[in-house]
Amino acid sequence: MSHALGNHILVEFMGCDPHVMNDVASIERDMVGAAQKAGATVINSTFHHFSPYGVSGVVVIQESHLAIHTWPEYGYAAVDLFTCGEMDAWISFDFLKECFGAKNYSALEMKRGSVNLLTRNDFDISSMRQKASERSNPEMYTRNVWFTDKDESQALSLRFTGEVFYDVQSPFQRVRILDSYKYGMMLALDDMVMTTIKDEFHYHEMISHPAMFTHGNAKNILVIGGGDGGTVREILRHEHVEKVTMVEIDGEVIKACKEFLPTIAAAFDNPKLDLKVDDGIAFIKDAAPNSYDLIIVDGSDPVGPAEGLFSVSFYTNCFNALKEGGILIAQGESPKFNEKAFSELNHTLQGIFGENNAPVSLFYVPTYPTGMWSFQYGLKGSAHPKSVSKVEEIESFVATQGLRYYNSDIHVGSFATPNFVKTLLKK
Ligand code: SPD
Repeated sequence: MSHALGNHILVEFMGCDPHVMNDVASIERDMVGAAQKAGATVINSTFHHFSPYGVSGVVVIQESHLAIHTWPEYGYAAVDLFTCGEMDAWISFDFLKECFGAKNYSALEMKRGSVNLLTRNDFDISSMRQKASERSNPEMYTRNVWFTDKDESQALSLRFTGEVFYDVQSPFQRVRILDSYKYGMMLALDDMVMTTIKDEFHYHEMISHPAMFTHGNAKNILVIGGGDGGTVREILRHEHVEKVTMVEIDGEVIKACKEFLPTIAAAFDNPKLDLKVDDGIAFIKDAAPNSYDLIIVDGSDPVGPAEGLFSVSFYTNCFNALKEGGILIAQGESPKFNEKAFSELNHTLQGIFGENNAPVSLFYVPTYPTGMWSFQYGLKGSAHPKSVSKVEEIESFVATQGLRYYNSDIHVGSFATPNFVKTLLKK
């Protein structure tokens, strides 16, 4: 029979579904499934999603390995099925062909380690084999699957369990709930991290409380976006709030977060909340002038449905809908990850609210690329967040509410800007 140590099938899968070829979680599941289907013992799997497209990964099996590299834009996967012993790698081949929906394929089978060409050392490996099999735990292989939020030259990766709890393509975006090892359950929109259970408080406390304390008596508040619910949860901690209108374009985000991120989506039943699943851009265009004390724009990044949340006309409409003395707070992107969006937004706000009425607050979000993020303000009045000195009031609120990020020092400190940020903000 075969006088070789291993068998290697080099496979070309063509005409595959491009979405499948770009989905790190489903490729990992399929590759592990292909190994198991052929009776292999899986030791671990490591899979990465690359920029802008493509997945690479390896499943290490006791019988060698299965590896893959995909090019979704060509509907193509290069797959290596390398096996030793009795395992029939053609079973894995058939399984993957089905999973990837490959319309065409080719395969080249090679024997590896021809024993005619090798000289066997005089060395007894049977005792080592025995020890290795005692250590092996076939049910508990290690999965190494990464979610990557990136642009063309920078990224932030979070390792997740490989389980995808929610995965729906809404009319606006792909809504996913994954379980990351370090930060727990997380919401991803398209390929961007929006929030995670373990660091969401950085963002949600900072989008809410500095503005609430700067204003001092905000009663009528509009939140545009914010479908996970974290922002309205924080705003509604303030007793003087009478009404919060929240306009989120994507009902799938609300649904996913209610089910899987309940500690964030904790205030959707509050009677002060008027929740609308609607287009915030159209909503603000039609809003009555001088209506709101605070307008909070808790949108995602300026691609897809949130692109219009970075436009001059949108912020002009926000300005008009604010009462005198009102405050606008917008998700302001990162001065290290997307400098252009960051500075353009500030220039827009300076143009509408005035040069000295568009301060920027910086804070840290470990799960966003570069970790440094911003909220940008538009002040339609004289109250400036930098000069708020309500130390006792803030500290008592922080203590009674059990806040974990915001306090009176952070309030002032977050408006201090490094010199490179000052340069970005200059018009
Ligand atoms: N890159 C992430 C930008 C932040 C988007 N908003 C997050 C929503 C949290 N409520």
